Order: sequence, then structure tokens, then C-alpha cells
Amino acid sequence: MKNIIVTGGAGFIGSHLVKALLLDGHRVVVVDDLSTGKSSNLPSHPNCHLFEVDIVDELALAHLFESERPSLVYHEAAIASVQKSIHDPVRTSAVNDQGAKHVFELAVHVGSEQIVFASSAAVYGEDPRLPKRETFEPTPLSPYGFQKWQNEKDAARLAKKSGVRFTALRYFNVYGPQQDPQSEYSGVISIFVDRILNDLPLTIFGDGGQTRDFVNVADVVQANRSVQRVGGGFNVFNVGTAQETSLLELVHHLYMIENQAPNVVFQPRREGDIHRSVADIGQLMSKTDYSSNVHILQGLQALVSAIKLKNNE
Ligand code: UD2
Repeated sequence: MKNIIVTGGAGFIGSHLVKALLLDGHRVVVVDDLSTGKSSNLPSHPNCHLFEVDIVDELALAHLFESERPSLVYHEAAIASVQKSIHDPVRTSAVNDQGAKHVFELAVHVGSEQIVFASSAAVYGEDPRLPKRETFEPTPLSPYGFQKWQNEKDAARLAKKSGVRFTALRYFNVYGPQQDPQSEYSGVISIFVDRILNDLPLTIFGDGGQTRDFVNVADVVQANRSVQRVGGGFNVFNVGTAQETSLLELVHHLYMIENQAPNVVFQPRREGDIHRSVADIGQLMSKTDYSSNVHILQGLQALVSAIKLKNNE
């Protein structure tokens, strides 16, 4: 049994990860400011402990790390929105940049063995080469992408200095149950599913030809668990499916699942929006037992069923 801190553990990805870690038999301390996360995302479990702390609050965080002394830290807390990072770069930088640095430094300070953290495909920006490989020099388009890249540089520096293992996971477009469709940080899939189930039209920003590597949260959890066995130093891995899906294909899948005629409105492309994105996952697959197990169609079907079930509760 490990003592694990998960920052952002009450959020969408974090809470799925927490549940899996509890099933693995670990003690899990969740650090979350509950700004977008919800305590109701967490199971009531004797080994799960929630602390309402903002990672920008260095003193409160230091107190917690010193009393908990986790051997493993998962850092998932972030303002995970490209758009928000453009409109409010000060607050997003405080959380995504400074907050991450606090977490990394404190983990090293209290003797943690490994820090695994959420980076993002946003670091690749508009590099036209596909699939995106970890060896490409990052060229982010948005403050969010720069902040995640900065996290990686801080982690690499600290890993070198301290000998502690740091593992950056560059998440592609994560979707799945518990992703809040009402939040301004919502991913396109949760927004589209919610609108279709409420008979509302979908808005496509741009021509719908933009592509993403939509990865189910179950695969993301598996990636996080599998990197626990990765060797020393600083490592960075893409987390995706290696499958490229356009927005138009996504819309087609969703209306097909619901057996409805498409109802779509087009609006201009959004600032900072990348055109094509798909992951090379060779590194992660060769260094761990990760494989992407959830095909987009299967993941969408499961998501629609889960939301319908919840709406009927
Ligand atoms: C995602 C992540 C972001 C970062 C980035 C990496 C989310 C919410 N954001 O940003 O954290 O990791 O990937 O590149 O997962 N769109 C519409 N209509 C809508 C909503 C979105 O057309 O109602 C478009 C949007 O303009 C974009 C695509 O759908 O072209 C995907 O948008 P997104 O917000 O789900 O994710 P993205 O790739 O901007």
C-alpha cells in the first residue's frame, strides 16, 4: 500500500484515477480546491481523504505534504482550458505554472519517489507533423500550452537535481463520464452529448475538419497506473489512442448512436485552436504495459448510456 497524493483528485480525470488507486489498495489523499472538482465525484472509502486546498496556497500545501509524506504524487490539478488561459492568463498561470511548481518542489522536499503529472497535447501547437511525437520540439499556440511545457521543464530540472522520478503525461483529448458539460472547460464531447440529449443544436467552430485524438478516461487512468513502473529521471509520454477523428466524424457518430438527424450550426474557428492532432503512443507502449483499449465508438456509446442512466436516477 502506498500513500499517494492526487492533486485535482475531485475533478474529472483525477476522480477516475483516485477510484482506480483505491481499488489497487492504496491510501489516497485528495488535494482539490473544489473550483471545478466536486466532492461527490469521490467514493466514500476509508482510504480516501479529501483536503480542500488551493495549490497556489503554498503554506497550506506545505503543511499537507509534510504531514502526509506521500511516496507517490499525481498532479492533476489545473485550469484545463485553452480558452480560459487566453482570457485570464494571470490566474491560469498562477495555478498551472506556479501551483505545479509548488507541488513538484514539495514532493521532492518530503522525499516522494515519483511525481506523475498531467501535461498536454497543447504543447505541440500547430507543428504540422503527424502523429505527434515526444521528440518534437514543443511550439505551443496558447498560454495553456506554454504553462504545461514550463511544467515539463521544471520537472526535468528537478529530476536532474534531486534524482526523483518525474513522469509527464501529455494527455490528448480526454472524454468520459463525469466530465461536466456545463463548465467552461468542458471538452467538445461532453458538450455535444449533453446538447444532443437535450435536443439542442451543436455549434462547430470552424469547418469541422479539425481532428483530435479522443482518448477515453479509462485509458488515461491505465496510463497513469502503468507509468509507476517506469525507470529513473524525467520521462514524457503521449497519452492517446493513435486514432485521428474529425469533428464532423464525431458528430456523425453521435447522431448515429442517437438515431437522430444532425442539427449543427457553424461558427468561426476559435483563437488558439489547433487544426490536426493525433498521438504517437509508441513510447508509452514500449516502456509500459499501456495499450489503448477503448475505441471511440464504443466509448461514445458507453458515455451516452451512462449519462442517460444518470439523468433517469
Ligand atoms: C483540449 C483540452 C485542453 C488541451 C488541448 C490540447 C479539453 C476541454 N481541452 O483542447 O485542455 O489539453 O486539448 O491540445 O479537453 N469545439 C466545437 N464546438 C464546441 C466545443 C468545441 O466546435 O461546442 C471544437 C473546438 O473549437 C476544437 C475542438 O472542438 O476545435 C476540440 O475542442 P475542445 O475544447 O474539446 O478541446 P481542445 O482540443 O481545444
